[in-house]
Parts: sequence; structure tokens; C-alpha cells
Amino acid sequence: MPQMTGGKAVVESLKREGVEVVFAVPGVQIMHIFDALYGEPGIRLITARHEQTTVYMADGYARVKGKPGVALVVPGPGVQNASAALGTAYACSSPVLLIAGQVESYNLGQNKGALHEINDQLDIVRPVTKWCQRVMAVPEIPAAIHEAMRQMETGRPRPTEVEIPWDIMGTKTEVALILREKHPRPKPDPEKVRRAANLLVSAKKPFIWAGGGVILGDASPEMVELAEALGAAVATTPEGKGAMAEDHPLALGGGYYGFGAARWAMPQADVILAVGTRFSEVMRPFTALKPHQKLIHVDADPLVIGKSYPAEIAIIAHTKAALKALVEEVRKKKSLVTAREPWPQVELIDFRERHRIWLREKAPLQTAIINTLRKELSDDAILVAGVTNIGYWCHLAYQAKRPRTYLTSSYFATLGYSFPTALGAKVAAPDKQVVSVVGDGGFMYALAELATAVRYGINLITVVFTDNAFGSTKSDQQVNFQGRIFGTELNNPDFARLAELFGAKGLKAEPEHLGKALAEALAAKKPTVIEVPIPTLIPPFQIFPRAN
Ligand SMILES: Cc1ncc(C[n+]2csc(CCOP(=O)(O)OP(=O)(O)O)c2C)c(N)n1
Ligand SMILES: [Mg+2]
Repeated sequence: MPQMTGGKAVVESLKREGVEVVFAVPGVQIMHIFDALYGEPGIRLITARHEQTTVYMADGYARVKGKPGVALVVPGPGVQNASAALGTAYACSSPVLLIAGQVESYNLGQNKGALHEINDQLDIVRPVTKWCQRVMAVPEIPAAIHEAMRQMETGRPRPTEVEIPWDIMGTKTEVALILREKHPRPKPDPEKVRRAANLLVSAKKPFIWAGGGVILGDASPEMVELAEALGAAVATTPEGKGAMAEDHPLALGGGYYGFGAARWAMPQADVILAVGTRFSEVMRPFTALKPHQKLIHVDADPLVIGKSYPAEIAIIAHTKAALKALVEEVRKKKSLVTAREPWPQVELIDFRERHRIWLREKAPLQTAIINTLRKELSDDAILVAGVTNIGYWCHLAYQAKRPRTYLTSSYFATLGYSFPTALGAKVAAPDKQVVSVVGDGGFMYALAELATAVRYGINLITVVFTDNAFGSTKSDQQVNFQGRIFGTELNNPDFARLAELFGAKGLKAEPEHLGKALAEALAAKKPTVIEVPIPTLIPPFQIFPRAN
């Protein structure tokens, strides 16, 4: 058995699990890992400027690459800095492994003020991880990392954490390394699949509601096949965007706060197949399910079932396996399906047209900007929709064409996540166009990472919409507090100039000239920031004033 330090055991284990990139901020307790990465050709180290962004980058990387992202931080303040991003990855069911340092094993729980000491560090990460573990001996490191990977690759993917005390990082001992395994995926119950297929085939108006789980499970081809076999209309949550190309004849695009073309279709559906979605609050009111509608709910996580709506049939399985089985079962009954046309094309065209008219009326500027983005970007471009006005409207107006090309922060709505998540996305897919849509408020959360983008040649495009305000909180005051604007306006630097000072490219464009600026940015061989001044606009969730 080879002898190695704890730090080396971490790196050798990561290598065997297929990890190619680690996003990190250094510090004493993790320097043995840095040292083991020194001269290691198999793993690229990207040093960030804040621990929060290490996890956002690992998250963006994971969601685009379709395999776990890894972040590495010091204990105490490092872990606490990382936790908002872990929460975001948790909300998005994204597989991120956080490797954290710890104080020396003999200082654990002592409260003596050891460097970076914090009480009960595992309790900080527990609410935002699926699984976490402290390792107290070097030989246990491979098993802990292997288990973290297994947790993320079976059932619902969610973040994990492994923490290792400082002294153990440096201890040299014999270590048995573990090889990567392909973990079995939960298969659907054939009887339930048969019943679900019967229900779908006999539906008058079958409807598929696709969540992020379709994309995470790489189940888009099976979902499209099923929709086509059934003639079912398809709409998605923001996280599900791209599961079906939104210009497909059966696609009704994204839903958000009950808006979207789905608002007219969903109430007409008699059978709804929901896949990889938790039915979070942001679907309502128009696309809320009615008691007479029959729900078939497919998810890898049993805890999702029945949380918002009772399911007529619940299939707990990996979404790809479940949809594949459903397609096969439906095909057996195909003669029944081809005999009729559940959703006449004219109806779906009408729903889409109504949505277009609504967008033009409620958000003309936003729609024009989003259409420009769509026009300039290629079909496989990756867009990270930030917690900003244009980002919200993207959920409803941007046409995602492929899976893993549209990223959100889901219900966590984490201000500041978009730019660093896009950095991670670009690391995962350097040959694809990657765009962060961000507000002036959100961009300033992680602006320092422009230095990281320049240092590592991460040539993404960041479109910063500047209204000199925390816009949606300012508009909240306009809509719900009789215009008492207070504490929501901002001063900003000149973002284009600032970008240039970092060594990036900086452009400024009025919304009508965004197309030209995007073309210039796409041709540049540098990270580019495009500053676009806009007024504070109303987000979809403030179209109706709040009841209280
Ligand atoms: C971490 C975090 N803090 C606070 C909020 C509350 N919040 C939601 S939107 C918003 C303003 C965003 O401002 P900006 O990024 O400029 O986008 P805009 O709304 O102006 O388009 C704030 C403060 C949040 N969502 N997340
Ligand atoms: Mg703003």
C-alpha cells in the first residue's frame, strides 16, 4: 500500500473519482492539499477571491458538465462564506462537493480559540448538504470521498461536505485508494409505469410539467420522445428550461409565478405528468393544479411526492429510467395514441401567441433585450439568469434550446450567484458561449472574480443591467409601499472602465445597441463586461400588488 499524507490522499481520491477541476481559496489547514495539487497534471486548480464563489463556480461547472464540482476551503470563516452558495446548490439539486479544513483534531470542540475554530461546523453545513462527514484518520479519506460521490450520483443530487482536521492533512500513513464506480440508478416500478402509461394514453389532454430533474437526470431525449408519442403539451419550470427546445411545436416554454403560455394550457389538461419538480410556490396561481386533474409524479426523491399536490401515481426513480420505461409502455399502446390529436396545433399556437402579446404589453423593453440575446447567441450558448429584472423575464421570454444551457438559483434566489456561476459554467464548457445576466446590485457581490476570469482566461460575457438600484426591492416600494423609495438606490462605478482596469474588456450599450455589443464581445478573446443602462422595471411577481 502506498504511503501518503492526508492531503495527498484527498487529491489521489479526487483523481480516481474523475475530478478534473478544484475551485479553492487557500489557508493553513488545507495547504497539504494544495501541495499535493502542485505539479499534478490531472487536476486544474482555480483559486478564487472568496469562498462563496468557489462553490458557485463548482455549481456552475457541475450543472454544465453533468458531473460533480469540487470546492476547497478553510474551516470557520471559509465554510461560513461558502454556505450561501451551498444553499443555492442545495436548492438547485446540484452536485457540489465541499472539502473543508478543520482545526487540529486535539482542538476540536475545545473552544480555545484555535485558528478558524467554530463550534459544530458540521451543523452549519448539514441544512445545505445531503450528506456530510468529518474524517478523523488518513486511511478513511478515500471512503469518505467515494461516499460523497455516491451520494451525489444516486437519488437526488445535492451538495456534500467532507472535512478533515489540519493535523490529519499532514499525517503520512498507508492508504488504500478506491476506484470510481458506476453507481446503480433507482429503476421505476413496472406496475406503476404501466398504470401511468394507461392514464396518459387515455388522457384527453395530457400535459408534461418538466422540472430541473429532467435536466439533472439527462432525461431530455426521453421526455421529448414521450411528449411526441403522446402529443402532450410541455412546459417547464425555470430550472427545467431547455429540457425540450422551446421552439418545438409541443413546447409552451417556461412558467414562472403562474405566467407563461402554460397558464392557458395547464387548466385544460386532464392528466399532468410532472417530472423532476417539487411544485414550488413560484408556479402559482395560474398554473396551480386543480383537484380534478390527475397527477403522475416522477421524481428521484420520495420526499417531493405529495408535498404540494397528491399524486394519483408516484414513480420514484431516476428521471431518465422512468421516462424511458414510460416511452416503451406508451409505444406498446401506440395505435391508441395515433388515433387522435390531444392538443391541436392551432391551440398551442394560440397559447404561445397570447403569451407573446402579454409579454409585449407587460415587459416590452425586457422582451426586446431578451430577444436580442437569443438572436446573437448560438443554440448551445449557456445563459445564467441572475436575480435581476431581465433574469426573471428570461424565465418567461428566453427560448432555451438545449438542456444544461439555462441556469437559475431556483427558490433560493441568491443575489450575487449569476456571475461566479457563469465562470464555473465557462470552465466546464470553454468552447461554448457563456453569458451571465446580472444586475448592478448582484454583480457587485462577486465583482472581484473578474480578476479570476482574467487570470485563468475564463472568457465569459457578463451583461450588467444598471438601474442604480436594488431594482426589484425599489419596485416593491413603488408597487406595495405607495412609492416610498428608501434604502434601495445605489451608486455604481463605471462598470465598463472598471472591467478594463481588471484587464478584461469593457463595453457600454443602450438596450437598442446590445446586439452590436454582444457581437463584439463574442469576437473578443477576453472576459467581457457589457454595461446596459435601464430604468427600474416591474418584475413578474409584482404585476399584482401583494395582498398585505
Ligand atoms: C442574498 C440575497 N440578498 C438579498 C436579496 C433580496 N433581493 C432580491 S432582488 C434584489 C435587488 C437586486 O438588484 P440588482 O442586482 O441590481 O437587480 P435589479 O432588481 O435592479 O434588476 C434584492 C436585494 C436576495 N434575493 N438575495
Ligand atoms: Mg439594479
